[in-house]
Amino acid sequence: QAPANAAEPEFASADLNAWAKAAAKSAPGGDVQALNWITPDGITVKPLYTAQDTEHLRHTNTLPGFEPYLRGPQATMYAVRPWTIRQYAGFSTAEESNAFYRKALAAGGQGVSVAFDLATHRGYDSDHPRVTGDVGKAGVAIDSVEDMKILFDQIPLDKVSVSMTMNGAVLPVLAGYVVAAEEQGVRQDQLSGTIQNDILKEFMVRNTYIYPPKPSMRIIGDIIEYTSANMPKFNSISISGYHMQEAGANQALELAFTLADGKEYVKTATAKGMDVDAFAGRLSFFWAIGMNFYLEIAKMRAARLLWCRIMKEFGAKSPKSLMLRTHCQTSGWSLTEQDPYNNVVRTTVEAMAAVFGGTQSLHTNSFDEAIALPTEFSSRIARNTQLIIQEETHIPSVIDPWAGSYMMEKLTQDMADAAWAIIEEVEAMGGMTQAVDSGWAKLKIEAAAAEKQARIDSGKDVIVGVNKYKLDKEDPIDILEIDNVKVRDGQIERLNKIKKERDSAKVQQALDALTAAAESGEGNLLDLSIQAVRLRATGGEVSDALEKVYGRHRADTQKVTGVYAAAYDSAEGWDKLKSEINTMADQLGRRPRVMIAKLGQDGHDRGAKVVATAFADLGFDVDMGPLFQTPEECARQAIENDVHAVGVSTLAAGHKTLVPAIIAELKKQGADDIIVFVGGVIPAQDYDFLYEAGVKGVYGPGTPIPASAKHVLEQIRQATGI
Ligand code: 2CP
Repeated sequence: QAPANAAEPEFASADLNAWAKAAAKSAPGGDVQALNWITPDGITVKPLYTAQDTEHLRHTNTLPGFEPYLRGPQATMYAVRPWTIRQYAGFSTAEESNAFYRKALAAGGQGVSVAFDLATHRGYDSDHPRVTGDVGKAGVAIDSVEDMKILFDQIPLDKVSVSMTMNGAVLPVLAGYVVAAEEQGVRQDQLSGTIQNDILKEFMVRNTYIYPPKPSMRIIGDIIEYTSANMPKFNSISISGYHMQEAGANQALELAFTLADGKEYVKTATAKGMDVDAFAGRLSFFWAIGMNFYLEIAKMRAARLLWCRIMKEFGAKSPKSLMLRTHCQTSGWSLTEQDPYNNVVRTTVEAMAAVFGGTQSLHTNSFDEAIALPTEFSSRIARNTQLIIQEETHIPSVIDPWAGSYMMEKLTQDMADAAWAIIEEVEAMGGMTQAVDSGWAKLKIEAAAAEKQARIDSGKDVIVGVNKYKLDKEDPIDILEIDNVKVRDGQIERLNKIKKERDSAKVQQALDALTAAAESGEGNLLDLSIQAVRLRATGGEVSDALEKVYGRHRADTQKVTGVYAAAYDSAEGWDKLKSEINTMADQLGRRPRVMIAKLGQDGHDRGAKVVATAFADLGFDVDMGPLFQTPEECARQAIENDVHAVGVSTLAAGHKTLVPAIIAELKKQGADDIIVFVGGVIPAQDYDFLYEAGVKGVYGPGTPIPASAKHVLEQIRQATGI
């Protein structure tokens, strides 16, 4: 006990009742309870926390580097080694991406993180007709090991750790990386990095799956088995909550579903007969960090607490198995198209939460990512945000600096409890595979997304520059454009060359071996993929060899109802709009009918689902098109369902190819009376292009749904002449 400072006067000890009386004087309606904030997770955040809140907590006297690792996986954390600055990037071609990585590493980046294009994700080579609009758009196009070798040219893979965000086509991509390293002279046991390889969340939210859930889980089991035997420094999976939060999940849902996914992967690997401590030390995690500052820090601390609890249940003993290590990315969803430099501030606040939460690795978003791929300038600011926190602020000098805060310790426990309750609910259903299979988990996230959107559209949740403090006029900012046709032509040329030069009979044998292993359940699919890729089998061919047995997964398109309306409730204009729609229904003799469509390989369907729900709540008849439609398929469905309008939701930069294509298809199939509108991530520079192509409405991020609904209604009125 330190002696009291004699110079300091005596203070009266805390009297909570006295505080409540004093606080009531300025609280709204004299009610201190009114100052409580109930979070979307259902957690009550109070205006004041005291020693009483932490009295009974069991975790407050623990230390970093020791069980339950709540205070961090390392004893010294950033005081010895700060988190890895790992910026996710990939630009059109392997050459351009390689140049970007090398420049970034030279300028302070500390690891590589590869973003692949959607064609690669979904197991299609660049010459496949389904991916014309997607090649090289939202990341780098990789068709074969020759592309991989260019991607990592002059990047020493024995020294630089590489993260690859790949889930669907995880076998050919991981195989390509291994073979590229091999041809660089780097052995498998020298490779350090991470492959995302988290398929369960793909079925829930991210949608870049290829095969159905069961064979997809076998692939994961095989990868864990292979990497733990041959690549001991490589993290076999990045169990990701990120995309759940991006899709609308609150923090407790994100935390619970992700840990429940983790349990499922552990079960899959142990079912193969592996000892839990042989692989669990290389399971890693990935969180989104949004604007909910305190809760994000609490979430990360709670995650470590709960994972340690879960791994003990599995009988894990090794400290590496018990500690949760994680990557974080600031929330892309929290970025706004409006007044975009505000995003630098948002990202800084989020980055600080990730760091206070004890992340091992971090991506900070560029401020223009709500609009397009980042430019060199915006990427620099994003990276420097981390460098400034690491090197100017002295934040890294103190380990888990929020520990001991009454508020943070209590919120950590509250978050852990909220997530644990959901994990138990999932367990009662039979585990996450069941919760995903039945569609329950996806609907939970979609309901949270619709609720959130309604809170924003009705002004209950503030977003500066979007629903409050709006600018009269927005200045366009410089954006990066990708010439997708040029990228595709280049890829096709390289593919043709490889196919000409390789020993095709041997390639076919290797592919047949993969198909046979898929059929029999014997053998290791990663091992066989590496053999095929060595012989120059392409990504598409490896994927096809398995698709022959497994087939391609098709998601059903359930949607939630009533949630948007319930959260929007009293806001102005809702009832008026509903009655306008009813009037139109009377005039048309049926409800105005809208099809919400997703074209190409863009699987981001949060916006599409929220719009579909809200439009249905307003009284439209709504058809939800399946993911991954071609313009031709979309036009056919729109005509068969006799819709008045097709709304294309586009978030992966394919709009300039795919939107004119759907308009042309409707015309070709004799239905140019069906109007087309577009929503999603569309740079201001492209609006005129789309209007000239015949689009009747373009709704960027931040457009309140009732406003777009009103506009669509008006356009239908004009088109039908009523
Ligand atoms: C670290 N080390 C230390 C200390 N700190 N040793 C002693 N004292 C310390 N204070 C050691 C670690 O134990 C480790 O060695 C090594 O240093 C590297 O540290 P790390 O903490 O493991 O960092 P890392 O190598 O960067 O790995 C971090 C992760 C990894 C999280 C474990 O899985 C990762 O990098 N994930 C990134 C995922 C990612 O980038 N995803 C992109 C998503 P040992 O290994 O020997 O123990 S993009 C998402 C987009 C949105 C999408 O999905 O679409």
